Amino acid sequence: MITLALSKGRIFDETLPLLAAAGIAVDPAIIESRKLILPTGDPGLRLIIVRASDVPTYVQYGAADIGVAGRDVLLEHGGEGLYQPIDLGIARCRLSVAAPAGFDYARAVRRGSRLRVASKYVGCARQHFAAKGVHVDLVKLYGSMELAPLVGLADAIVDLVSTGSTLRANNLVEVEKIMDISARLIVNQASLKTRAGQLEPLIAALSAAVAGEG
Ligand code: PRT
Ligand code: MG
Repeated sequence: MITLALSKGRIFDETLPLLAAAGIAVDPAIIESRKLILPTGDPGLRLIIVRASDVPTYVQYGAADIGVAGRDVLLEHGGEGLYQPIDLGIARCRLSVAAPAGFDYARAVRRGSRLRVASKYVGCARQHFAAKGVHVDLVKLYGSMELAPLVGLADAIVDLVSTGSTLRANNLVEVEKIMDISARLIVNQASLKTRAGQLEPLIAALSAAVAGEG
């Protein structure tokens, strides 16, 4: 039995069509069952539902053989013990710096001002600002980053942006893109050796599905 770790929401929703193209049916109604272990149409494959940021951990420890995780999550996790064979091109967004409409970010950077930046992605943020030579004090948050500049907790935030409507709703402006983000297939390196017979065809089928050949 192969175990595939997914998170609820966009990762689950956007992985289902790829599985379908690979010939693996999943009853979408099954997610409503609140069960955390879900069967698929393939008796050799089951799904487990975990928090998005926990997917790499399940796969790293071999509790899941494979998983789907955002590049953001993988960068923060570090990716140890994980083989990343395919960019699935799903759950696309970008990691960006955003600041209140009235804050001149470019000028603050030019002047070498010390910035207070709030983010859930402190690892990526630290690397980005260090590479630019910008001095920052990073404040780790777990959600609602958009609030931080509005109440004086931070000058700017580093967060995921897709349509931009969350930023607009909070009077924030995207001032710098750090990187494009999409979700990747991740594979436990030991499973890849011990279960190659099951995993290799699955990886190949998903790869073909991504390429539109599925
Ligand atoms: O929600 P939970 O705390 O359980 O975990 P999570 O937020 O990590 O999970 P989920 O399902 O929200 O996101 C899973 C993955 O989807 C992320 O790791 C990203 O790789 C990817 N993804 C793609 C996104 C978005 N687009 C996205 N827009 N993840 C989050 N957002 C959020 C963003 O943080 C911001 O709050 O949506 C808001 C911005 O959206 P727009 O459309 O208003 O710009
Ligand atoms: Mg979320």
